[in-house]
Amino acid sequence: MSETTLAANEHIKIRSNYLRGTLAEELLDVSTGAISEDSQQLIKFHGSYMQDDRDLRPDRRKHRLEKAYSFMIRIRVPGGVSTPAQWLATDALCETYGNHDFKLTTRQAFQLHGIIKSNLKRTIQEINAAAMDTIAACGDVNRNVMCNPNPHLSHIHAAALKAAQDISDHLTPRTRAYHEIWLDGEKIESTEEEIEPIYGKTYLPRKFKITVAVPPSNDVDIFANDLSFIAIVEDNQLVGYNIAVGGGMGMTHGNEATFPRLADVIGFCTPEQVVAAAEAVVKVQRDFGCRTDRKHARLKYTVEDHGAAWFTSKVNEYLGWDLQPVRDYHFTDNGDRYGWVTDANGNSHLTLFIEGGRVIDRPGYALRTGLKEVAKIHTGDFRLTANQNVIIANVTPAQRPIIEALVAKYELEDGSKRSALRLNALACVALPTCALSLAEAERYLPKLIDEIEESLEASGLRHDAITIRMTGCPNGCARPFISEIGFVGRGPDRYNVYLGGGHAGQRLSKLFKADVPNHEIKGLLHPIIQRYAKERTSGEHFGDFVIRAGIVAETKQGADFHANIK
Ligand code: SRM
Ligand code: SF4
Repeated sequence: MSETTLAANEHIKIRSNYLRGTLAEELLDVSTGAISEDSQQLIKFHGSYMQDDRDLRPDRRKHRLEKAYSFMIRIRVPGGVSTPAQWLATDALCETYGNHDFKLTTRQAFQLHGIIKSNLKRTIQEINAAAMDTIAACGDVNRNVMCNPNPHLSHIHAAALKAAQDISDHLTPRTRAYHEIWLDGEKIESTEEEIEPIYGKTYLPRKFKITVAVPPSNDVDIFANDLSFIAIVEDNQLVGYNIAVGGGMGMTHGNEATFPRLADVIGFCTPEQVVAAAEAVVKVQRDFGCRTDRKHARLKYTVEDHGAAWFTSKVNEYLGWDLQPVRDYHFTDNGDRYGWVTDANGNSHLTLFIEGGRVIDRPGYALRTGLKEVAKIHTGDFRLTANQNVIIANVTPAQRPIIEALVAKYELEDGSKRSALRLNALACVALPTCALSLAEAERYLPKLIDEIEESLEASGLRHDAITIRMTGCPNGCARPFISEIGFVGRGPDRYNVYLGGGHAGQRLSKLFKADVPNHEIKGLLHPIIQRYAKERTSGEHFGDFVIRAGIVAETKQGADFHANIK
């Protein structure tokens, strides 16, 4: 491949000296709240994005002021497990340096918004002081490794979580740049090139995402990830993992060469082989992923272009041994199970509903304060779910009444008062912080659900779980293309409406209607909801029904997403 055809980001990586670039110098420049374009790309590898408050843009423009720049920081939480001390540290940081709230993301991480440049370094230092980090939370490397967070599944879950943590540790970049820039680590004055043993100096062609799932729950949405491990349990023992590769969501409106794709399940490995298998998949993508067109650079296109059989043979070649044949597995859903459960050891776990994953105090609902009070006395841990919720986990019998009292005092939501539709909803951040959003998502979906709930109530479907997801653009951060109802921003107050995703996230949806103004959505869905109530077969999920009823065609896989639209 000629150097000149490489995508611009490849050149930025090459000249960055293992992700250093001029970041350290630019942080000292107080003449602007921004950083250079190269640094905006590099800082992602360190866990941060430069943003500006889009609500304030018109006013700033009118007064000829620089945009209201600030930084989002993503804190890695492998497997979604956070200690109470880490929760409290995140809470304190959002208060001191951020927007007084924080986000539980769709990949089990924390996000802080609104950190101004002059506070960036001390915020990252304090995150590290709380035994968390932000390295590789973003960028062309492996991101936060997700894992089914349910502790009541005891030893199977513990093993899956360990696998997630081992993979995460193994694939963390080795560059000292992070320590030098943010933690004042010693500069190594060596002329020899540092070695990234797995990535090399141009890292991966694009971001890379890994999950570990424990069936029957697919709450981490394995089919939307580059690489996943599906725990296989026989006789109550974890015997190994099926391996899935080539899932992803992002696409671009009007560009049919881009599409969401479901991961292919290609083989099986033992628990001891997990880290080696992850490394081999990453290396195949490193060497064969597209580095000329960033819109074609995800692993899903490598698998789509060459085929899953070719990809598997390459992985086997890199491993030096063959993956075993795929074992049987079955997923029932990709949602969270709300309320209390008690495990075999007598410990309890409470899953709370956090709308949009936003931990915030609002008039009449002191959610953030309530969770902070829980964190102050909790002796177990917090589990962030891939559905933007939290589990107060490992509560001892003695502590349970104390936590129950706090839950009652702050009216923290255990899901019991909410419709099943709302409890199965996801919305990405979108406006005002996301630079790429074309429409609202997190701020609008709750209102839209209020409207759709009226149709559900009228049809007697309040307790029927239907997955519903909204994103402000087609990058798909809330995985809308595998939900039963999906809304994807087209422009201000306008959405593409997708239907027919699998209830367990196992099937892609299909475009039902493009560019729908938000006030028309309820009317568009109402007759379909009525038909579903009347015509569904026993236990039939909404996504299956709309296909059987001929409302949308079924999407088989990847490129077929755009085909045969009714
Ligand atoms: Fe995402 C870019 C937020 C999960 C696909 N995503 C962004 C950025 C950083 C916008 C940007 O590049 O400037 C968003 C920051 C918004 C903000 O203000 O915070 C953003 N993504 C999020 C989060 C916070 C959504 C949420 O509300 O929870 C999620 C953080 C996850 C984490 O903790 O790491 C988030 N993003 C996802 C997912 C879901 C997943 O991974 O399971 C996807 C779809 C799966 C996939 O990767 O295919 C996703 N985000 C993207 C893409 C499209 C990538 C592609 O292959 O085309 C972009 C844009 C890009 O990379 O160019 C993007
Ligand atoms: Fe931003 Fe689009 Fe991701 Fe939503 S889906 S957070 S609008 S990039």
